[in-house]
Amino acid sequence: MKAGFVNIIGKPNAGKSTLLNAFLGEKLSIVSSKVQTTRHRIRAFLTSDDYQIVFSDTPGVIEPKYKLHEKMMHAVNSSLEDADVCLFVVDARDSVEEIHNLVDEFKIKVPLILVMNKIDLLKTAEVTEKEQAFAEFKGVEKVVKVSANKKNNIESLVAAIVELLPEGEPYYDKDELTDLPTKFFAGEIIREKIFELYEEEIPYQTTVMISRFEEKTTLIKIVAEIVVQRESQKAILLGTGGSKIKELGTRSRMELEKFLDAKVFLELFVKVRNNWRNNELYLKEYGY
Ligand SMILES: Nc1nc2c(ncn2[C@@H]2O[C@H](COP(=O)(O)OP(=O)(O)OP(=O)(O)O)[C@@H](O)[C@H]2O)c(=O)[nH]1
Ligand SMILES: [Mg+2]
Repeated sequence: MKAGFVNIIGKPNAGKSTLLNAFLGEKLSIVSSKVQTTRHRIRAFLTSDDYQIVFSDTPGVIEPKYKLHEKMMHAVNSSLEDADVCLFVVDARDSVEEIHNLVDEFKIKVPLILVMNKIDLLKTAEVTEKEQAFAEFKGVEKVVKVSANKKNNIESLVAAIVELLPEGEPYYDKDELTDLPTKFFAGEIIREKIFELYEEEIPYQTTVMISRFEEKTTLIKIVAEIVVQRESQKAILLGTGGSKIKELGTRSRMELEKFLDAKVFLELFVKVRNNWRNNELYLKEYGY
């Protein structure tokens, strides 16, 4: 049996969370077309008769601008400390030079697989050329080309990972998918819909806290607080006559019902918490 910890890192929007979901064959980590969607380290397990991979999806690497960013980068760095293998995910369109500098900066001490994602967006000749350039990087064990959202070549990537894992007993029960509570994912799903529905800075000024999660006989009752930094942002979240938050509620409920496989009754409240992104106490309260 092979078992170990595999950490997924890279620039924002490279497709790290999409890749995690492709490995699991299940939508667990939230995905959006905007950068900095993931804010936590999200651990999930892929178990077969021959191996167990404990994946950590992490926030995209950025220069911290406020305390929330510092917490996000802490999630990246802590994930590197206990890794057996590291997956460095790049968007195939990224410049070779930029990626070279990033990989260098990280000084990763464990075997590193460079995952060239989104190859569906490039011509084959371009993909081959870049693949060769990436393969020459110091410290890169292997380059694997995938298309995470088309679930293309994921099996070969799993095989490449398993080859690098140590022998060992599984860390988690084979039926377990993650060690994070369902409530956490409920908050994430609402955050994902905020990334989908609102433009510009709004998703970044916002967090979601689940204040009630009650499993009743016929449905699950969820009460969520959407926290923003200023009164003006609350108005944008609500929309004219509350139209926008109604849409957010509908979309979130539908996705929650799919995820929980149950009927959901969802209530949303918007709260203003002045400058929460820079406030240690608020950050702690909101799970960062
Ligand atoms: N064309 C194409 N798009 C992809 C592929 N994989 C992911 N995407 C898209 O890329 C965007 C970013 O995906 P995410 O999985 O959220 O990226 P991430 O690296 O987790 O981003 P952060 O959490 O912000 O760091 C989404 O719009 C995905 O649908 C792919 O293989 N091909
Ligand atoms: Mg992500």
